[in-house]
Amino acid sequence: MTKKITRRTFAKLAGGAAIASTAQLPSFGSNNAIQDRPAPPANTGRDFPPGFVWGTATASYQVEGAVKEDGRGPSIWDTFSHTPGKVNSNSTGDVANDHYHLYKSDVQLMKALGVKAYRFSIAWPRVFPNGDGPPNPKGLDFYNRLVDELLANGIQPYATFYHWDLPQSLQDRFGGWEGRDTSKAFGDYAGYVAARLTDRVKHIFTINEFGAFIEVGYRWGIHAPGLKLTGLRLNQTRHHAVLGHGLAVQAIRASAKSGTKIGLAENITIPVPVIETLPNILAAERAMREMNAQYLTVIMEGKYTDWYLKSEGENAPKFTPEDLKIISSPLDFVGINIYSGQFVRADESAPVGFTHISHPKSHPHAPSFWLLIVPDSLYWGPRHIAKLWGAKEIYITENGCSAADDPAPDGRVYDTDRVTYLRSYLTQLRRATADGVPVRGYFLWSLMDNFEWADGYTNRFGIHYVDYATQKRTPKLSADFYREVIARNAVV
Ligand code: PNW
Repeated sequence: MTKKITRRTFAKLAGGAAIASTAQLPSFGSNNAIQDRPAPPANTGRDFPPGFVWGTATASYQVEGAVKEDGRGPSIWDTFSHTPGKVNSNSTGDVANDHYHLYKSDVQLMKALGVKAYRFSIAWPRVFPNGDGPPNPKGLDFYNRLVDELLANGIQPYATFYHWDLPQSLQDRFGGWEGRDTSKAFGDYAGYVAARLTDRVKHIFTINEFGAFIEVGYRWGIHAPGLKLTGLRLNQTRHHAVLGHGLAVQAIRASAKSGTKIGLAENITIPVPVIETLPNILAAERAMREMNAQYLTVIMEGKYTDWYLKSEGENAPKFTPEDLKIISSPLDFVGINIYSGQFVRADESAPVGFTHISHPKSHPHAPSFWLLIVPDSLYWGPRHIAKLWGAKEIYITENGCSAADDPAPDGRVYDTDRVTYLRSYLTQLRRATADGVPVRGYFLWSLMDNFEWADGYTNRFGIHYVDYATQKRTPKLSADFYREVIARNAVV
């Protein structure tokens, strides 16, 4: 619709809230362009469905600090980051963003953005310092305080139960996720936390990114616990991770208050049809099942794909039919972290009918070497999930990028690259919602710069710049961009 409409009509259409909050925006630098720009007409092809949940995300070890406070036990990331040579500049999460103490002002940062939801993770070793055994109520109290603070500010808490900070004791006793006992301990911990938080927390993600913490931590040795497993040991570890997820889903269902929705947050590999012809699209759908066979496919289908089992041969994981039932316990929503995608095309001569096209050296990427810029992944990811598995509710649980983020002489960060990245990805997400793909919300990674795992404090992903010497947070240009997106419920 191109019809011109007045500010007043737009305010009425948008329920008034958009204009009201836009008018209060602090200006960015000396340029008042954001406030002065006329409101766009509604229904310009850029708007998201009403009630779309805009949020920001972080994770415990990346922001909290306070690693020895209130009875928290050590995690594999404490051990790993304190091992010289494992993390860039030997940085650790000992202090990180000191979110453990600064959470109240961090909630205010979110309030100023206008976000409706905050995705954070719970540090397992705060709640069970040894992973199992006696709980530590003081540790859980931090999350009680955080949840109460969020709700008092009109922000919905979305909690991840595992974002990689495994209690060290489980690594020592069971080999971490190499041992089935860790899957069981995870289920018990999840049930314990759900019983205590779901009077207020209505959305839970069991595990963040099987595809990253197993592959990067247990296969490549780049993340904690720094192992280089292969063959059966690797496949069995993958199996224990999805089994832990299933046990957690069951334990949460058993102990949570009614109305609690359960899902996960997986960084699926997203096949993008390199040119959108029907054969390529169908090939991308086949590729989607195979490229995610060890994780999301078995969770959604309750079986490993024939091709995965066949190609692994005797190294295929050992499992029982009961395992598969647990792993595929029904979910209320599917959460996916999307940063990038892989181009594919139809190829009748290939085993499953697709070929992966490697990208040329000149394909643009963010400073993080793996972050190839593929905006269409934010269209194809949710679309594949809805089409293949009939998911009724999908959340984008992470999306964002690293950038150079050097402060300008005026102290601000003008991250035009991140704004361009976000605008192009969100345009594709909007295309998905317009096509009827049931995406309910989007969490930007990240609220603020933080401990970027093996990259330490390099490769900043925040929309707030963090000066780690003073813990001062400063909104970047991308924070102003996101505030506009949220206020207008549209790509701007
Ligand atoms: C995700 N890769 O990690 C995590 O969920 C976050 O904790 C992290 O900060 C964010 O994305 C940015 O990196 C990933 O190598 C780490 O493909 C590595 C990869 C993917 C995701």
